Amino acid sequence: MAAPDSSAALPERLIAHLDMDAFYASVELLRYPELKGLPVVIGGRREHAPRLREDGTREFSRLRDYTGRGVATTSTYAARDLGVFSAMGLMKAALRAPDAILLPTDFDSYRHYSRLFKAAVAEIAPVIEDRGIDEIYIDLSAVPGIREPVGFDPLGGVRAVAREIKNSVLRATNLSCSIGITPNKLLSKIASELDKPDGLTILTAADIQTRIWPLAVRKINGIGPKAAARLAALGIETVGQIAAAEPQWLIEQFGKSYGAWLHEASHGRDNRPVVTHSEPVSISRETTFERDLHAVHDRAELSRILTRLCEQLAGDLLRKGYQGRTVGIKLRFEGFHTVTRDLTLDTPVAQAAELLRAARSCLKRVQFDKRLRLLGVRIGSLSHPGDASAARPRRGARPVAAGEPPGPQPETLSLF
Ligand code: TTP
Ligand code: MG
Ligand code: MG
Repeated sequence: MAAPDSSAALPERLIAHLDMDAFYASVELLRYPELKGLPVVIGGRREHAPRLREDGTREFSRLRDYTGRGVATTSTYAARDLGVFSAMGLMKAALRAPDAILLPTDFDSYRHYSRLFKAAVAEIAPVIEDRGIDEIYIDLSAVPGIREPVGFDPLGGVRAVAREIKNSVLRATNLSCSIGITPNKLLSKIASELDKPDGLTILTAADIQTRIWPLAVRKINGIGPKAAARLAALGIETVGQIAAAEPQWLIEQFGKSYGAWLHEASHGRDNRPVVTHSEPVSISRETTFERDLHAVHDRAELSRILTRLCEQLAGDLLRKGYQGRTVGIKLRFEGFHTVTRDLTLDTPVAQAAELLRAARSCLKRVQFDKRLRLLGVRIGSLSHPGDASAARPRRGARPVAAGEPPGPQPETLSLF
């Protein structure tokens, strides 16, 4: 008997969300395989790196010995079983899992493995949207073979491509990932989490009622703690309860745009495309000095450095074809204390002189009581010259200042 031709039943779009499993922790375990299966928490300082004993074994730091205000970036699944999760204070985590191993964070390694896994996926499916260090969306709609059923399984081709991607990531990195494949990004993001770690979850529209509706509202990317609390106050805990609510009522409660979106999302509808290159949020230039500089005594040199940074930034803007409305500065003082200030202008700027003027205005809001070791200039709220919506002059608008503590500001010198 011939297999039924069920390719027509597949949705037009097949979108994957791929997320690495316990990413930072898994990268560390490649280095320290003896920790496999143990509760391990990532987030320590350099001093928490393991020490090599004379017999060649390693001595690891334990969470119970930690003091400080650091937080866990992530933890192994064994540590999660003990109640230790991302963003938890390490001292609080130590109460729950005193024997857990603590390791320092090593971003360079994580970035290295991030590049490796993305390159491995790109060889199989090149339409990729980068969503951060350990996750991507992949548009699989046109990957060869994906719509071919295998035996009686109409999703056989989808499953085969997904396995190939997972294998390719594993070969390139020795790390496992979880993949969700559905007709859109919203559902795939949820699906990739449903069977972690090493998961593969494929959902079609027919699965929404059984797999999505029972979930807590927070599982939808876009429903944050505040919206979830408001929904809970209205007696809504699950996605299905949102779906059952009248759209008009949701709009009354949450406003036109968010209320309508809640209704669409709860029914698993989302048309956003997979965006293969992302626009930068901001562009910056910064420099660390060879020696710490004094705001008054080294004023001439600081002024030269600031001018050069603004010229370089203006060059970057010109080359990349951007302008921006928010100009910010970053200062790092001896002792690593970092201060930022920014200023949002009514109209976008791109010239060095304009950047310099805005940066100097930000500098007036900084108190200089220590020597400086780093200076940076940043421009955000980017647009392309000629964009109609770039300038947003509001009536009576004043430049908006951000990044400073509330209350009266100490008077400072007009510096470099
Ligand atoms: P996630 O993908 O959210 O988590 P994870 O990969 O550690 O675990 P899971 O298997 O559940 O996906 O985040 C990816 C990495 O980003 C994570 O390994 C560490 C870092 N991170 C933080 O630094 N702080 C945070 O609050 C979170 C959530 C993640
Ligand atoms: Mg992850
Ligand atoms: Mg992630």
